[in-house]
Amino acid sequence: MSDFLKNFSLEGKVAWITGASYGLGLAYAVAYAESGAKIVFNDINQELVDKGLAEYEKRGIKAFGKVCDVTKEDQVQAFVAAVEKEVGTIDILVNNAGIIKRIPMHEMSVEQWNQVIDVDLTGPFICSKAVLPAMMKKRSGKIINACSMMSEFGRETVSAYAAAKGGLKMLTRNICSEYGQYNIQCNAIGPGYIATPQTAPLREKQPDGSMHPFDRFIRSKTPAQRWGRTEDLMGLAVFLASPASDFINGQVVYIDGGISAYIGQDPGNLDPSKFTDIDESTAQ
Ligand code: NAP
Ligand code: GCO
Repeated sequence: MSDFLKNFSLEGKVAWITGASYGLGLAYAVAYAESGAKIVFNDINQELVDKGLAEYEKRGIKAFGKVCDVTKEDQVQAFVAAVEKEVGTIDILVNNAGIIKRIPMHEMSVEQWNQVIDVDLTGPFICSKAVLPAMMKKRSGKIINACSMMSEFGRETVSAYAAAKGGLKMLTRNICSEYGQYNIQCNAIGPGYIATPQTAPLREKQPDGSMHPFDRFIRSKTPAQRWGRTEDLMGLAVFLASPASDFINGQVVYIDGGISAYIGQDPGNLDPSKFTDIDESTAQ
């Protein structure tokens, strides 16, 4: 490998991806393993951790996985201590774990609101706080947050999620501001609409077999007229975790197929025969 390309290598690094049993977290972890990193991950219950371990084993990846709820500081601190004892200090943290509740705000309970804020905003705070001391001591570290189109735009029924992801954009900037002096970079990945279990309800076929209206809407807002695939995000995830991005800090990098640059077209003008898309069986 050329000296230049070594800048994109994660050889010997310990990478913790939260909520990485499937979906985008799994994709990030696979990319990191392919780039030389040791993978550690957590998920909300043992069934999901076992599912994740099986997925990694299928790909020849020896991952360290434990149950850990990112909203519980005692669990997170214990997880980090176990990783430091059994694997090594964490070099890369991806705050990937997230939930969404699509409920009109006037019908959303405070409990439902708090559940989303706890996972999507407080979780990244708790996990980042847990890894920062070792990164400060090492004077090196990468924290990557999972922002979203909803870090910039609102839409009906996702008030708590948008508030959390908007807050996560500012948390990204604040960690950059407070810890850049320790050679710690904190950036965010801002995916567009990606085909994962989280967005599957937005693509479900209608009873008459026609496209979900939101599916048609998103394609009319995306120049490529398709949903993102998890593999579309792997290169950016590796780049932001590697030495090649050491002078990038506090940024949200949107990887959205152009949605945020395009006013969109009339959904009625779309020709489904031209879609170059995945089918649901391949959405991780
Ligand atoms: P996903 O398919 O719902 O996966 C999220 C993972 O996080 C699941 O394994 C989930 O476990 C886990 N998780 C949830 N709550 C947790 C907690 N308290 N502690 C630990 N793990 C927890 O989501 P995704 O589509 O892969 O998205 C991953 C991240 O990217 C999320 O933060 C999401 O907001 C963000 N994002 C997604 C898209 C998209 O289009 N898919 C776009 C922009 C941003 P459970 O199965 O128990 O929920
Ligand atoms: C929704 C979707 C989005 C995506 C993603 C877009 O209901 O609008 O779930 O929020 O998950 O965050 O970037």
